[in-house]
Amino acid sequence: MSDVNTVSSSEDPDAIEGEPAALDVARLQQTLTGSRIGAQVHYFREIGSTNSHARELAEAGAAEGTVVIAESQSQGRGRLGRRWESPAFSNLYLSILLRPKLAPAHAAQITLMAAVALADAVEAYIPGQVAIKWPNDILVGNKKLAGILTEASCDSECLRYVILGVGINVNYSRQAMPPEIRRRATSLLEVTGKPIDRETFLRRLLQGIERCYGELENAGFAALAQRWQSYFAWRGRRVRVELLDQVTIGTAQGIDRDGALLLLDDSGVERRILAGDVIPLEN
Ligand code: BT5
Repeated sequence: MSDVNTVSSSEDPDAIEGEPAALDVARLQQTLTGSRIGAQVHYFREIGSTNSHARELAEAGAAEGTVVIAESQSQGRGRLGRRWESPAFSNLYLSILLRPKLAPAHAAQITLMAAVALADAVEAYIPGQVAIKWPNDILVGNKKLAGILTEASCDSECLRYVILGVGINVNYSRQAMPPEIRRRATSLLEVTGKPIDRETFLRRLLQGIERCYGELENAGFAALAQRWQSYFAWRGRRVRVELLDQVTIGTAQGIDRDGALLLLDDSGVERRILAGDVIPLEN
């Protein structure tokens, strides 16, 4: 990455120099090899939500690839207004501003692209154990290690921008997790048994997103579909998909080119599911 493109804005007035547990964003940027993702990084010790801040930057005209990273979030968000637990210094919370040339109907491809990059980054630490739970979770041993929150802003016919938010449990110990997520969440620390260097993980992830996003732009989602399918959890299993008060039950087949989940329902009809939470049923 050229120095000209490398603009780091450390906007945290409380930052303590030499804070041992803090991310070194300047070093991170120097070692990124891509030209877009991470060319500008906005770093915070604490923030409400990195997605909300990235949205403000997008509205103010920030460049594609701008990254917002925080050590902790007071209002970290999941989908449908759910909370994302974001304790300080142990995990990664980031949002990336993208301006993809996609039709609004294809915005979900950004989530799928990010899931592949995220699964690849986790795979480097624990080969053969990572699964993608459609549409936005990364699971290890059926427990959630990371989540993706993609928020799009659309004009009538095109996407103005997409905020790709990612939360990854890196050094989150089981004891530190609130009881309501402990049973269903995990972290790299929990699965490897040792603390993981967050900066190294973040570098791999940003480089992976740079690569996968490029593939998506150049060759469409077809270029990534096979890798996505190879990580897909619960293919061939009976699942229940819940979206608010709507429930669909069927056998998970995979995804189509728009990223819709394909379910074969009990009457043999293939259903396309565009959003929802997937819960596996006993076979
Ligand atoms: C997600 O939502 O999985 C998307 C999470 C995205 C978080 C990132 S962090 C950076 C960026 N800025 C934000 O404000 N958000 C993004 P969903 O599929 O709706 O899952 C939310 C559910 O996951 C919660 O209701 C909990 O049950 C569970 N959960 C909460 N915190 C968790 C954590 N740290 N690890 C694992 N599970 C968690």
